[in-house]
Order: sequence, then C-alpha cells, then structure tokens
Amino acid sequence: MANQNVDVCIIGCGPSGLMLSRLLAIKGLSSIILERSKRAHVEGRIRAGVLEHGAAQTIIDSGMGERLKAERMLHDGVCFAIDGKQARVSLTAYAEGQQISVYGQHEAVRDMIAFTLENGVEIVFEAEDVALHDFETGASPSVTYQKDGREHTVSCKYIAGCDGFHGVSRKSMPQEKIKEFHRSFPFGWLGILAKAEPATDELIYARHKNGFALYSMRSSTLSRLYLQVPLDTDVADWPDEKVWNELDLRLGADAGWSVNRGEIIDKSITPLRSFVVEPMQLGRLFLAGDAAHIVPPTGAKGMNLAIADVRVLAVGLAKMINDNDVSLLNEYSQICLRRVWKAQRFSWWMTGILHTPEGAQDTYQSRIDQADLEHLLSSDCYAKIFAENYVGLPFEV
Ligand code: RFL
Ligand code: PHB
Repeated sequence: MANQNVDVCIIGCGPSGLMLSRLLAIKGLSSIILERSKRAHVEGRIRAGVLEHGAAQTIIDSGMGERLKAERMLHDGVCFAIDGKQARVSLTAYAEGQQISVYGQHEAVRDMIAFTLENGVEIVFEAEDVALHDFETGASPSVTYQKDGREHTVSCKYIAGCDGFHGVSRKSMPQEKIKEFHRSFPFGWLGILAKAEPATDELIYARHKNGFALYSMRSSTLSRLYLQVPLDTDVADWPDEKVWNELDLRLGADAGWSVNRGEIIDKSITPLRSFVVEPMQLGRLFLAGDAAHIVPPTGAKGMNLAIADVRVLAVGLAKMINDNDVSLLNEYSQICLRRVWKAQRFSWWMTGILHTPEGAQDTYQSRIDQADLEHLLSSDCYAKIFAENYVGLPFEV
C-alpha cells in the first residue's frame, strides 16, 4: 500500500485533466493525474479538431502551446454546402477579428502530456479500479487505485472528475443529489482520417438530401471528413470507395467540385448525443468536461467547454486553497452551466439544421431547417450570432 498527498487529485488525462493540472501548477498547487488507459491509447485517440479563439489562447498562455502556435491552421471563416452549392460565413468579419484554430485534439493532448511530465507532475497511466472516498462531507477526501498489483491511496483536499462521459466520478455521486438531462439523435457520424491534401482552405459543413457531411483537416497533408450515417451502421458497410463517392456527392458534386482522395488511416463511428448533469459539484468533488456534459460534435464545442470549465475550477480552487476564499468555488457549477447550456443550444441547433433523419427528406421540419440555414447565409444579424458562438463566447472568469 503506497500513499501520496496532493492538493487536487485529478481523474482522467484528457484535455480537461491536463489543462487543470497545468493551471493549478501555475497557481502553486500540486496535483496528480490518474488515467485508466495506456499513454499510447490516450495520445492516439482521434477526436476534436476545432479550438475556439479563447481555448487556443488558454493553451498558449499556459505554456503548453508551442507546437499549437507553430502548426495550427488559423481559419477566418467557415463554409456551408447546401445540396451541393457552397456559401461562406466570415468569422473575422462578424466576430471582431477572432479566428478558430484547426489542430488535432490528440496532438494537443500529446503536447500537454509531454509538458506535464517534464514539469514533474505525476500521471499514473493504467490506474485500475479508481474509487473516490469521503468527498461528500469529509474535509479530507481520498482516491484509491490499483497499479502493478498494489493498492495506492491519494489523499487530497479536492477531487476533480475529468474522466469523460463513461468515467467513475459522476457515477460516484448519489443519483438523488443530481439531475441528468439527455437527448439522443437518430444518427451518428462516420469519421475518416486520410492522407490527402485538403481540397478546401476552410471547413465545409454540408446539408444534403442524403444527410450531413463535413470536410475538415489536420494539416496540409491530412484530411478529416465525416458523413451522417444511421445509428446501427457497421463500419464494414462503408468500404473506402463508397465513403469517397458519398463525400463527393454531399459536399459539392453539383458545383462540379470534388474532395481529394488518399489512403484512409482511421475510420470510426460516433453516436451523437447531448447530456448535462446538474450540479457539477458535490462536496469536494468537481466535474469538468465530458464528465459533466456532452454535445453533438456539429458545433465543435466539446473540448472547448472542457477548457472553459477548468479555467473556472483552477481559479476557484486556488482562491480557496491559497486564500481561504470559497466564493468562486461555490459558484463553480452555476458559472460553468451558463456557458454549457448556451453551447448545448448552439450544438443542438447546428445539428438540427444540417442533418436530415433518414426518411425525413421531404417533411415540414426539413423545410424549416432549410429556411433557417438560408436565413443564416443571407443575414448579417444571423451570421453575427453564428460567428460569436462558433469562435466562442467570452469567458466569465
Ligand atoms: P476525455 O477526452 O474523454 O478524457 C477523459 C479521460 O478520462 C479517462 N477515464 C478514466 N481514468 C481513470 N479512471 C476511470 N474510471 C476513467 N474513466 C475514463 C479516459 O480514458 C480519458 O483519457 O474528456 P475531457 O478531458 O473532458 O475532454 C473532452 C473532449 O475529449 C471532447 O469533448 C471532444 O473530443 C469533443 N469533440 C470536439 N470538441 C471540440 O471542442 N471541437 C471539435 O471539433 C470536436 N470534434 C469531438 C469532435 C468528439 C468527437 N468524438 C469522437 C466523440 C469530433 C468527434 C468525432
Ligand atoms: C474535426 O476537425 O474533427 C471537426 C471539425 C468541426 C466539427 C467537428 C469535428 O464541428
């Protein structure tokens, strides 16, 4: 049995856990990160690609963004394709010069892990059976885990549950003390990563009668593309040729334009869902990121919300531990949820106007969604609301 002692025990080594650990270190607080998976798995998970203006700046200001600054693709706008015809919304024009950064989440996670370890913060990979104790009422909570056949105990002042939707932290909260809000969508995204030069300088979100498609990228030689598919789809039903043909069709065939093809090096399916838990805190346990809320990826908000949460949490914990001032920590949940629900609304709205459920091509709702999208693309007021949300709302803390 081995014992460790830190200010904050962080569960989960994703963007929220890693960023929280760094922001705490800047404030002079100690932490340890307990991660269930292997380092290679965490660094290889292909997920988000779009960082809001403020999220990218947070990573850079934290000192962990050297490679992000050098290699990110800064975009001034986003494009939409409606049944093959393309239109563009300028972000810089409508959101006071703010841009988005296109940079792979797994690259950001790789950078953050290297930085964290170099700076002497311990990350325990392959920590099994993580369990949370005495956080509800006790002044000294602890976390136990198994590693190399031994039980370890971390004694701490606070626990941060940064362990994603399927993590143990939220599940440790008694059901009667929390309220969960769920919404699922009747479709998923088939995503591919391909060794192909992007055929576009900016992202293209497509609404097509066959379903949604998205053209994104990771570098000048890597393209990341998505197709709306039915929920019960098997990746095996989508051989490479079929994927490329469908992307061509949904993204711009009518405009005589096509995607660049190349070797597909990753292909997977993600269901779309929305989820929020309230409150995001119980006693000395604080949830952040996907552990507390999930959005469908259409609005590119998940990783950005994770970073926004831990900005508040780090300042709140530092005020409490360093200055014995609990005021911000007491407001953690309300402050985060104000941003979370706005991002929920935006992601739900963007998912709705761009996706057509199977068999619902010619319905009242599909006409409404089409009109909504056309309004966005023809109105300065509407474009401004979109741009303000897409580049990221201002941080409260
Ligand atoms: P993560 O990244 O899921 O990390 C949680 C970590 O906790 C570990 N864990 C445990 N560790 C110890 N004990 C346990 N019992 C544990 N249970 C779990 C896990 O192994 C993992 O390492 O959560 P975090 O840090 O909150 O970060 C959230 C983001 O990962 C997520 O919101 C984004 O990926 C969402 N997302 C996007 N977000 C954006 O901001 N912009 C985008 O463009 C964007 N695109 C996307 C996305 C997510 C996607 N998928 C695959 C869901 C595109 C896609 C396709
Ligand atoms: C991505 O590049 O993976 C990406 C971009 C925009 C989204 C979702 C995912 O809305």
